[in-house]
Amino acid sequence: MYNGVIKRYRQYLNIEDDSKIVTMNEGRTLFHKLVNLPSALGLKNADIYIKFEGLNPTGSFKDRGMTMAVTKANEQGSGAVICASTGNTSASAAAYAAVAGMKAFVLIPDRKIALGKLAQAIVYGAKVIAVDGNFDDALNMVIRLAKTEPVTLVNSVNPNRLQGQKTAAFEICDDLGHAPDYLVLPVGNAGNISAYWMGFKEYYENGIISALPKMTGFQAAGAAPIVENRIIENPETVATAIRIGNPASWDKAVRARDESNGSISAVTDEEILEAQKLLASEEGIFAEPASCASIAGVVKFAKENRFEKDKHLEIVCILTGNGLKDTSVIIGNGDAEDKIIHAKPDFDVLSQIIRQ
Ligand code: AN7
Repeated sequence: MYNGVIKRYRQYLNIEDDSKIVTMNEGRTLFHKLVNLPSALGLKNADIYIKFEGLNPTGSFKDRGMTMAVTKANEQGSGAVICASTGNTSASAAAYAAVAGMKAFVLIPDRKIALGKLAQAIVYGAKVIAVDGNFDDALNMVIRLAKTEPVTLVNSVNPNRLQGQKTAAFEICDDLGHAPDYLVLPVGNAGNISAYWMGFKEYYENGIISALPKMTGFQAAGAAPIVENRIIENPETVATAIRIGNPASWDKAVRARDESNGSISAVTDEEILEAQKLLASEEGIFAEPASCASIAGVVKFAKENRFEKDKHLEIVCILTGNGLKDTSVIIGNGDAEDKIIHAKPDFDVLSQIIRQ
């Protein structure tokens, strides 16, 4: 039976032999070659794969890092975890803390996280603290609190988080048999891009893969500190998960970009939402807006002829979170009137609609 990322990749992780592993059998997520998108984008010589991290137990990639962070916190006898979050980290921390029998304190920017994520933190039993500020303010607070209070910080500044998250790079290489040409993903606090790069490099150094991917990150245009090379004081984007103005792993992400000969660019909210619809309507996959920054990025690169045409390319897009967490971007506040036909359950009326 599959038992989660720590058991599968234990030789690459620093785990005590007698450690009690806190897992929800995360990982081994859907890896799938897209059917319609490459030709729709005019990329005849490319395969585009998605890794749907939104199919992890709490609906995002955060579960890979959280199994490590909470296992380690538990190993060290901690009774509580704390994090700042744009939503997914809080959901994941709350769930893993519940499994470990620990308390969870989560600080979120008030009214700026998707409701599905808020519902998760509440139902898993975390103490939810909505702060009058953005993610960056909340992160500064929890870093300070964890220094003096009896709580373990489980944001990605905790190195165990990146250790767990690097397992996604291993899975991609194990599935493909090598690394892809491009690894495309959204960038917020920049932990994930740093973790993937660490994972690819470890496989390379161990001789499991013989080439490395170009790390290709995308930030939302209103929250693109790495692209603009400056702290963004008031980041804004519809992709609330990546509404971050001063990423904790900024330097690591820049190193991943430069060492891999990759890039970090911006996509607009409009491009993100268009990509979300495109992915759903062409491929039947519903990912949250932040995740679709990766698809928007591929669309943008295709339009700008940034992909090599003279060789067969493998492009892997990471879909970091599940679309079901954030339905309001599709249906507003419960109001999807222009998408719905209201009709009586009357055969003639309905057949008329079908024939139109
Ligand atoms: C869906 O949950 O920062 O660049 O507090 O939820 O590793 O930060 C979420 C980040 C991309 C960015 N996609 O990843 C949080 C949080 C989704 C996310 C990112 C996040 P990083």
